[in-house]
Amino acid sequence: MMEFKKGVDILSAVGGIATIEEAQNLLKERLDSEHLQRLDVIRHQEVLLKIANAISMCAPEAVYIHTGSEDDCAYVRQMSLEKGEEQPLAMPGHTIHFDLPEDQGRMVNQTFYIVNEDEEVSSLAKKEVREHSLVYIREHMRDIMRGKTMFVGFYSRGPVGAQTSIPAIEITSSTYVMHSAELLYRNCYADFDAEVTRRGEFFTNVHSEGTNRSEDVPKARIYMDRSWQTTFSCYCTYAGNTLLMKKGNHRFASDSALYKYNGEELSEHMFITGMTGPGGRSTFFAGAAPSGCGKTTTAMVGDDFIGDDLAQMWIGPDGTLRAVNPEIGIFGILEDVNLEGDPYLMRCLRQPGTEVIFSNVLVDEQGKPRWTGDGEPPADRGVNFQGTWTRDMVGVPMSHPNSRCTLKSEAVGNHNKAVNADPAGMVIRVVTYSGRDADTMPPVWVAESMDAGVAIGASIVSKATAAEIGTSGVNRQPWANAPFVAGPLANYLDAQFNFYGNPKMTKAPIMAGLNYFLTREARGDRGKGLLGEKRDVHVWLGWLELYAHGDVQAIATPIGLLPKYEDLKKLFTEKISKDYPQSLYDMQFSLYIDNLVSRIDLQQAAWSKEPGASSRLFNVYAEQRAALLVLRDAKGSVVAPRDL
Ligand code: SPV
Ligand code: MN
Repeated sequence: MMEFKKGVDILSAVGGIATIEEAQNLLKERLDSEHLQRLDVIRHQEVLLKIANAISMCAPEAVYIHTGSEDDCAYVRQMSLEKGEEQPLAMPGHTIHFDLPEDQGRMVNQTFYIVNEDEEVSSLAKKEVREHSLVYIREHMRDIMRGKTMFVGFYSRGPVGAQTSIPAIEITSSTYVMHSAELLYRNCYADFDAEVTRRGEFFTNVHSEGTNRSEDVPKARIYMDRSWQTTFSCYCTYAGNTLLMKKGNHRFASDSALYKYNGEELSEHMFITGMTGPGGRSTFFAGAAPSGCGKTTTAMVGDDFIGDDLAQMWIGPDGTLRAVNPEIGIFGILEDVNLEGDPYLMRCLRQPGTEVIFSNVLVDEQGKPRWTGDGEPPADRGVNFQGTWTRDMVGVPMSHPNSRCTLKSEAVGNHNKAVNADPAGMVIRVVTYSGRDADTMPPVWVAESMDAGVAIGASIVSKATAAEIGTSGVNRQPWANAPFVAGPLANYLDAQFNFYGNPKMTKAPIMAGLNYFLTREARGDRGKGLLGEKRDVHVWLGWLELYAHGDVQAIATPIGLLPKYEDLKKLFTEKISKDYPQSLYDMQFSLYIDNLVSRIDLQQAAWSKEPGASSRLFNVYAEQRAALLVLRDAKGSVVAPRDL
């Protein structure tokens, strides 16, 4: 079992600062008077010790305390251009940042949880014993900022004062990372101390790009010291590896939910968005999806877009499920973002007025960023993360498939800034889980019980990449959160049952599955490709909104509740003016019992390998499986909703 504050605190072991007096002396020595004065706002001793140890370890030439003021933000933007970490694009406020070709995504094989002896981690994560990490960090991060300026920023992962908001320090020598931090997180310099006291914990992140050369990327490491809630990252720049306030701290938040607030809080890899229903009511959704499965697009379909990546949840005093978004910005995938599917986002990316950092796209000769699927005539030539690119380079894509844009959410037309700032959080009425499933689950279904809802989350599957639509073979992606769950999955499963089954949650949300990736082939239809289109999401979410309020009825089936054809047909007309033939409904919503049974068998077998996994999950699988077999005996292996 994971324990906090256990084992050697690596940051202080390498930094060598043990007492607050030593810390204060070091700060006086290394900070100029201006920045020392800025740091005067921070009095919390543990916080000062972390900063002093980071300075002692990394040995920067100067230390810059970022207060979040407009002047400080402008300074960082300017420095980033001067250092060349970013370059200006033609549109004012737009810049391009390139990561090394070897550093274009999260480096799964160089990412480790630092563990104490005998500490178990998730079967899907990598761990390293504390002593080894200590040696590595001492060898590779000591003096790593020689000649560089260290930036220190103070943030809140959520609105200040919200129950599940957790303060975090970002320490980095990269102006790109600092610039990104300011776009994505709430600088809470003035409130930081009080927030640490309120929450009783804070996260620390220490990063340096080091030499920033391809030949040094093998030395890159992303370490999460869970016991001391501190991350270390070196020799890389990709934000998923370096801006560890995002996924590094999501991992810690998930530990906190599991091991400090089990049954009371959850930390999820979920978007948050609000749908407007009849009479103008707002209904908030939180939804999980693995990277690259349409999470940002789904989030932006809402009338009140809140966030596209993370949700910090708790049970409100009124028995509702509450959530806040730890972020205020988007680090979104660009591939296939175009005017048709993502009109709000495209306005930010193609019209003046928004501060945007593009990463790893093609920059054409006019200084315009271009990416695969942007919906515009192909570029002839330009520069991308690999250098010069021309259209005749067959098989070499114009932009990296993980090219991203970083911007504040408030720039997006349908963002609701006031709601995102409210420490009371949003009342979540609908929780969704989606993956990338070619042949088994329908586009939308609702769990008949909270346990069945937990089972939907536990059973998410996806394909590795967008290019693999229609192929068989699935990856398990429990809650789309497995890459960020440090502890054994059985613990996480328990935490889910404890949370959604908590008697305090008297106004529970509905829990639903979503699947946009059913193929024509899988349903015996002529032609290739998907049965649905991107814009159908409006209908699936719209139906869930109505169902959550009891405004439509559903059809009970062994896998859960399905929408009725008439209700969907009406919504297709109202929401997206699209015809919705009965034949399409039948293909999308018929139960393909053999597929469903083998999917349950796959999940059941995989979860059986997780020691101590709750019987509540296996009960759900067993019940559904038995009911499916009875149905198959009675009606055959493909059963249309009207025959249920
Ligand atoms: C994801 O991959 O889920 C992201 C981007 O949101 S990263 O910061 O790399 O995790
Ligand atoms: Mn994500």
